[in-house]
Amino acid sequence: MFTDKKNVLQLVALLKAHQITRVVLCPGSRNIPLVHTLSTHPDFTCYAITDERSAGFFALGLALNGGKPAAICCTSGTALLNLHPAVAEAYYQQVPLVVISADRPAAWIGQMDGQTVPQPGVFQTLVRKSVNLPEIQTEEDEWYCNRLINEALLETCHRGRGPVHINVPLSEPLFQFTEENLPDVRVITRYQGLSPYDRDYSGLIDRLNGYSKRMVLVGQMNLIYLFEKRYTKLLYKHFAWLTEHLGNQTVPGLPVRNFDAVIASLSEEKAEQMAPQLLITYGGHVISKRLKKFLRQHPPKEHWHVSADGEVMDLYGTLTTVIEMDPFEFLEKIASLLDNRTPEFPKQWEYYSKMTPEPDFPYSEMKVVGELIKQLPESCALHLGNSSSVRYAQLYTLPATVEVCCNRGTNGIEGSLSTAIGYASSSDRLNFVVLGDLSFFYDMNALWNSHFRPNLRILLLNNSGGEIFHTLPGLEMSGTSHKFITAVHQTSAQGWAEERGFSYLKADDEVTLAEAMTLFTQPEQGDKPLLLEVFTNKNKDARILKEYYQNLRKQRTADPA
Ligand SMILES: Cc1ncc(C[n+]2csc(CCOP(=O)(O)OP(=O)(O)O)c2C)c(N)n1
Repeated sequence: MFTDKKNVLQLVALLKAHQITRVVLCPGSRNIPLVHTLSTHPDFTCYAITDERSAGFFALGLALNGGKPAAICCTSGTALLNLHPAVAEAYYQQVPLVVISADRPAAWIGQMDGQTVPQPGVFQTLVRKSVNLPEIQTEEDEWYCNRLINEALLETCHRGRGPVHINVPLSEPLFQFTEENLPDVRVITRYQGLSPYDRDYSGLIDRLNGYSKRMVLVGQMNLIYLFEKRYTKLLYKHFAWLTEHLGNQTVPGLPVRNFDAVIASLSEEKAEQMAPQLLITYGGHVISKRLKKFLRQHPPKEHWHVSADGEVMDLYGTLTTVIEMDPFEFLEKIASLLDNRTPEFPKQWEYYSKMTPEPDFPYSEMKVVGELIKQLPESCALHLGNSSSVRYAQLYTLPATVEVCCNRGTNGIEGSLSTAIGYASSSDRLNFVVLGDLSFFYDMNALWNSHFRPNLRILLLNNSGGEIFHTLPGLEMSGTSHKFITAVHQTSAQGWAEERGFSYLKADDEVTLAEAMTLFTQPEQGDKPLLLEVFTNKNKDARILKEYYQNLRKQRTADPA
């Protein structure tokens, strides 16, 4: 029987799955759940050694002989510190060594309890990866624990080799051996390119062809990639291709861009049918919260993430495979390996995308963004602020010639304007910036420098505070804290804009908006940059948006397809 500690069970099951089965065990009490489980499982070969200084080097020798990673497990406190020389040697000799330390729960560190030192990250730069496992209480803890262990074990042999440290906090009682079996655990596999010299990838291609519901989801990418026609032809029909405006031109064919609205319209039953069995992702951040929820509630059987850096990115909680490769090379590689079937799944997504028309809002921020997008000159750059601006833009179709930028890496509101001005300062095209009032006033000294030119047009959506928080269910319960949450204010940009040499335009209803937007989007660059400040009512905007999503669902329910 094995320990009942779930983090230990995950660890032992993953060591086995990653074929790390030679383990040096050092004596102690805190590591009893680990020692007992490893030594009673028939798949592990265990070596008992008392002095950790020698045990570490013994494990190093095991790993050197044969090249496969070996592990060493010790108890808490100075026991771990005694492994330091062996870890240093493993690091500089590039030997894959897994150091597993038992630890007390964090609450007891530094409280004069026996054998405690701050263990997480203790080896600092001498390990390739250091993780501190949670004690598992919830499903999310279990997923997190599993991911950390996978990440650490994968790192022993990734772009070279070397040691990793896994710290395992364990609460008492330590002698509870009630589990008969190791759990079925999610194993993350990494392919370093698709090359027969690295590892056989035929199984991957067989599985790729085995699924009929395949989706490629592309996150933020600041570039244009022109697929050769033959690749587009080979690839397009096999997948439902989803991307947002931030994906720019990085997808073959015509991707589904309004998927957020499509998902909002689906019944639970339909959503189940529209979920992929295989999800392939590349690119950076995805904005749609609805999509994240949809993929977490309807998990694919496999999720492959393709990226040049080969990092583990488990946004949807079901990552199974990391393919360390340029995504376009990957697509061109698999194009000729896909079988000849034409699955229905992509057509369904296309159908629902077409059935979800662009919204036609009454006067509101959403309307303002829609009007801008409709009247944008053919070729320009569109810089979207975080919060509502980037989300509202997603409601509309954007010409492929418009380049979209957004500080989505960290989703901060502080530097959107400065970034856009930096970009525009060396751009020949018109640069449109759309952002909310908090984002604008936060970063208003972006206009203090003198590097902006007449090719800059700022659309300021001024709703006197943080609009996005009005879409949160429950804001009405915040009472007096409301004004702090949404940072209510009454400030206009007019004085500052004019002082900095902008032509200032203003709109506060449908008529003034139409007039101002025509001037704002004229293709000729005048002699001054423009700032259009639009005033709306945030409570009303939030209601209009809510009704829009409710109507989408109603329309779809009425539609028998
Ligand atoms: C630097 C920073 N501070 C705080 C936040 C939290 N935050 C997210 S959205 C938001 C409100 C933004 O308001 P605004 O720019 O007016 O846009 P709106 O919500 O009205 O679309 C805030 C404060 C953040 N993202 N970045």
